[in-house]
Amino acid sequence: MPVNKEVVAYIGLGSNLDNPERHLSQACVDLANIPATQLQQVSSLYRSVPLGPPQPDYINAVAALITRLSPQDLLANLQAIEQRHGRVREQHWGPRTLDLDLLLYGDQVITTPDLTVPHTGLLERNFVLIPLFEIAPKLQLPDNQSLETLAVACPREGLERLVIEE
Ligand code: A4P
Ligand code: MG
Repeated sequence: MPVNKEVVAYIGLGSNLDNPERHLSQACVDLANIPATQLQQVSSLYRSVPLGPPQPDYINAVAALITRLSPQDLLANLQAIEQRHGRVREQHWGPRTLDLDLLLYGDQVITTPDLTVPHTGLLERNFVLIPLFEIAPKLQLPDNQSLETLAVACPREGLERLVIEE
């Protein structure tokens, strides 16, 4: 039984293979089923041009969780979900059915061989910053930078918010 106190954690979701929208929508169900964790909020879906080698466009989103799991246990659950989605690690920054990155875990700064939080790409990736700002406009990063300042300055090229028709 986990005894940690509740922490808000933000997860970056990305997919560019095998019906990405379906992977992201199922991934949200999977996130909600992580033990000792509640899915609090999910951003819109965003289409983004790939960072890295030539590959299909990505669909990206950011989710907010409330969790009592430690960051390491949360990461293990995220990796198990990636595996269930048929994730094959072939190429660094290569195409993938589902990538789940632990972007933020409360205001903790973590630097271990397996886990770096805040996630290294957080500041320079518009497909992370903009969906994060959509669901957490008042957020302060662990170094006290305001997410709003970063998001306002962030170039939006190559990023398109998808409007789902009702
Ligand atoms: N790891 C360390 N810190 C973390 C963290 N905060 N969250 C370790 C998750 N994992 C973390 O990750 C490699 C190792 O990073 C893990 O074993 C974990 O212990 P990985 O997911 O297996 O490898 P990867 O995804 O190929 O590398 P990396 O550096 O995680 O790639 P990214 O940064 O995830 O980038 N373009 C667009 N438009 N949209 C995208 O979503 N994604 C990528 C992948 C490339 N281009 C993209 C997108
Ligand atoms: Mg990753």
